[in-house]
Amino acid sequence: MTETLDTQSVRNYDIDALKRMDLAHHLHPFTDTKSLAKEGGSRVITRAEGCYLYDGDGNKMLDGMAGLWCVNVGYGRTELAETAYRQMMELPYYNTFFKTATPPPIELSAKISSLMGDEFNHIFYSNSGSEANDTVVRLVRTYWNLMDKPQKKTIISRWNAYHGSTVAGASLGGMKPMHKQSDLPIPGITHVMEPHWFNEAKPGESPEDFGKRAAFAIEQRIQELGPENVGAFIGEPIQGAGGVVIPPSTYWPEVQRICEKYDLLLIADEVICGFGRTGAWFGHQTLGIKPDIVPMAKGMSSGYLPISGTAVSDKVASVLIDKGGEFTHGYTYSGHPAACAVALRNIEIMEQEGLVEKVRDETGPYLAEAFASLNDHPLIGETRTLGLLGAAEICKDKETRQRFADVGKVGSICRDKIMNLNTIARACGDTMVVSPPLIIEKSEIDQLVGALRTALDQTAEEVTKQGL
Ligand code: PXG
Repeated sequence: MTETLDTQSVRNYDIDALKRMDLAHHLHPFTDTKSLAKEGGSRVITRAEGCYLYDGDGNKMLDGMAGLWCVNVGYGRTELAETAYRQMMELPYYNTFFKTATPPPIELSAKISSLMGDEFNHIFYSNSGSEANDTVVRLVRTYWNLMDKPQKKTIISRWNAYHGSTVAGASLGGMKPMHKQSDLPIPGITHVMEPHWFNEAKPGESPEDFGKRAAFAIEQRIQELGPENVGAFIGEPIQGAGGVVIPPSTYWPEVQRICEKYDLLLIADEVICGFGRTGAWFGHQTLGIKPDIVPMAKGMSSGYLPISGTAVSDKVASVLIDKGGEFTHGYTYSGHPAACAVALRNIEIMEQEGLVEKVRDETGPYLAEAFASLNDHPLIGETRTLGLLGAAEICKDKETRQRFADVGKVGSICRDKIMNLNTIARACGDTMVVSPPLIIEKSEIDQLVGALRTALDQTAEEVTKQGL
């Protein structure tokens, strides 16, 4: 690259004009546009460095969410910008259809296979987690057709799961408001209880017993539908958008047993858990799950360019390749050279800097301790972490785990309070969650969790004031 990237300076934006244009012309995802206008429009982020974002109004913010759970190597990585630049100058685009390939997707496929262990040797590329999961649906249906079991197609998922926003992604997901708004799910997808002990356990039920009961809900559904009609189970190793739901230790081994018993394909959606988030390359490695298909995205390129993949185990790939003929599926940008080159460089950075080990041995345990320190807060009913995923449950009564009426209201108060402290965390209903960049240092974790405690204190005052 001829110029060095100057991350300290940005263009001289007219932020107020941008905010007006944004409201006039830009339809945002998951946004109530009318309320956004009433609140004065969007916060415009103009630059970022490390774990920090800067907005057009001059605020510096600690990004406790790594963008949307994705900027694993942090912001301002000149190496990634240079890699994209070089690849775009050499070959900005060519497709991977019709018996052609380009070097980056070939190299990236071999690299990802090496990170996934012996069972996974093929990757199919898309541009987003949603498309990776559309690919999952195409693969499951194709697989069972090729296995001469065309009726074995129903996919079991879980309420409150998030698998994307396309028609198939949102159908696989278990977000009821998304289903309601767009007449979903599509046929052939069914949902069971999520392994969320805090929300779903009966009084006195241990996490271990609850984990088995939540897994049994899958077995029951298989029996109701008939195992000959059920082709797959999909789950995030740890549900992210659902509120960082870390299942009890008994859950995944049971799910594995059930999938094997009834011959279901097991799909681990690693869009959030992949690429170091849990202290291993993939969440299924941390949790000891043996999946057949693994969709991935986000941390794959640390969000620098859009890319996703669907890793296919040898069990599935051999059927697809040996018996399937042409797989009639693909996107213009499947295996995009610049996105693949950036993803590969991103993985190299993670290796060079030992980021996976850092999460496993250093910052993950540190975040766990910091979150545990919130357990004494009057609003907090439970905290849980794994790697650099953390959740704190806000509730009205710590002992009975009773929620506040109108779930989500107190969570959004707390989210607004922490944003006012120039710190970004998410509220999933009344669950405060964090998922910071994997480069975060211990002192920044102190800052993040310190801000969360202050926001919780301020939320408690607001709760008293409003009589909630
Ligand atoms: N699977 C999982 C597990 C995800 O978390 C997707 C699939 C879909 O990926 P794309 O790239 O199509 O968005 C996701 C995405 C939130 C939030 O508010 C979470 C996601 C996306 C947007 C917002 O927590 N997860």
